Amino acid sequence: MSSEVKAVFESVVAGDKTAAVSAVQAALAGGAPVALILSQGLIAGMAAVGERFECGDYFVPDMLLAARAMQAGLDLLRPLLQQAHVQPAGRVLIGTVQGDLHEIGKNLVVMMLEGAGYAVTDLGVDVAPERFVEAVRDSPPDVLAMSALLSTTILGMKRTVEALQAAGLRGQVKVIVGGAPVTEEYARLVGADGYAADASQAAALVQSLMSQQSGLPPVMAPSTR
Ligand code: B1M
Repeated sequence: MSSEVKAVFESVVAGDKTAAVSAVQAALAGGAPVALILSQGLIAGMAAVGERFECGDYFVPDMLLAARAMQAGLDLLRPLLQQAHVQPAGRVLIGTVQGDLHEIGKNLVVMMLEGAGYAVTDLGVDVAPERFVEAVRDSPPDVLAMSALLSTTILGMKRTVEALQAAGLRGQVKVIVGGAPVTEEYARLVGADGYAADASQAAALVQSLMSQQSGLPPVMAPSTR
């Protein structure tokens, strides 16, 4: 890992937003690839924060500070991950399920999808099944993506699929799910059309579902840098 990317990692672990902004700017200026700054800097930093929380070295305020630092770094990378697409490749509706305030993974999925040319409507966090249903009814997307980070909230995915069914909308939209406690098996159990383990897999999954719909072969995601 280069010293610039290491500085990004350390800024997230320290929960230092100002340092995160400077470190990401320095890494970009030094020519570090965006994907590396993201994976080995920001994401690895947040994983280290999670480990420290698990063993009792960090507490909720530390996680909040780290999340703010990571978000500030992500904001700088976002425009670089986006591509100028005249026509969106498809429409995706996304949100973190009810009771769950974790948004960083979901925001990464948004960035990857936008980078791959999709028009994304982000409902934010703590999204109730009825709100997902209302949004699908008001402006039908091609794909509905749900994120959950807590083992206590993943049930929100099942409730949302059931609510879509009850509203007669399930057949009109592909549903995909993801987030740390979610598995492929759980995705099948809740009646989702797909599961993605990370943000780039989510973009690839949407592409594959869209090409199934159009009958065209899957297209490659555009390069992120
Ligand atoms: Co919380 N938290 N948290 N937290 N938090 C976890 C998730 C936890 C694992 C920490 C731990 O105990 N080790 C644990 C959950 C345990 C469990 O249920 N199994 C936990 C807990 C317990 C809690 C609270 C209950 C703590 C408390 O209050 N006592 C509380 C709950 C609040 C609530 O939601 N109601 C809480 C609060 C918070 C903060 C608010 C302080 C903060 C979130 C800030 C924010 O998002 N703005 C926070 C954070 C930062 C974390 C950790 C440290 C980091 C999460 C993160 O952002 N990771 C986390 C520990 C950890 O993950 N190691 C933890 C980085 C992110 C890039 O990864 O979100 O996994 P992730 O996203 C990945 C994939 O999962 C996937 O793509 C991303 C990568 O490319 N993905 C998708 C995600 N969504 C997808 C959707 C898709 C596809 C892929 O759609 C198809």
